[in-house]
Amino acid sequence: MRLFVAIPLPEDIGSDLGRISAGVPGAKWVAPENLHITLRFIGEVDGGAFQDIAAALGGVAGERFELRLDGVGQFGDRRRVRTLWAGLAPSDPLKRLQGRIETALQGSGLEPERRKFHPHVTLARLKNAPLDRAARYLIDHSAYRSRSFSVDGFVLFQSHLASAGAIYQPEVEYFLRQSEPDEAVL
Ligand code: 2AM
Repeated sequence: MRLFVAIPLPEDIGSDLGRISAGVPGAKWVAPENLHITLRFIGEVDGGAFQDIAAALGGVAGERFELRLDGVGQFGDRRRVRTLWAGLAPSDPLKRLQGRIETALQGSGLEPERRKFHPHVTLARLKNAPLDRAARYLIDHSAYRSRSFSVDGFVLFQSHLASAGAIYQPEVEYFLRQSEPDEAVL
């Protein structure tokens, strides 16, 4: 099984992003319902490891928090843009959640993730896209901001690689605690 842990996006934000998922030749756009923030890519594991991973993630506790998508960006180099993505407004609760998930997964026996966490929502993967068109996309959508939305939990997904693109199947959903209301000031 090929696994990853992610926060899916609310439907309305997926639809908004779907409307700006166009205009770059050679771009393979992610379908709105598949848009997500990856917290940890796990990769191929067997059924036994899946059980350990699912159980370890069940021990991750934390409070719900608010997030907002902010701007667009790219992964690539000077010659090639590989990925177009929507960015996230800086969020300490998101970093803390990612850290707790990483710790839990290492506790279940996975090797540590060596790559730095760059939270993003991949919008498109590019093949031979003209650089100027990718650059134009980034300029045209630089002002993109989503509404603020509540992260109520996270999901362990299985990814099936198909010729028409990856299919993401939610395997286990995990919920965060409702945050404590601020104490009334009398
Ligand atoms: P991406 O969106 O930046 O491509 C499922 O494949 C998710 O896991 C994707 O969101 C993908 O990130 C992420 N991921 C991270 N590392 C990966 C890897 N080595 N191979 C495939 N997906 C990876």
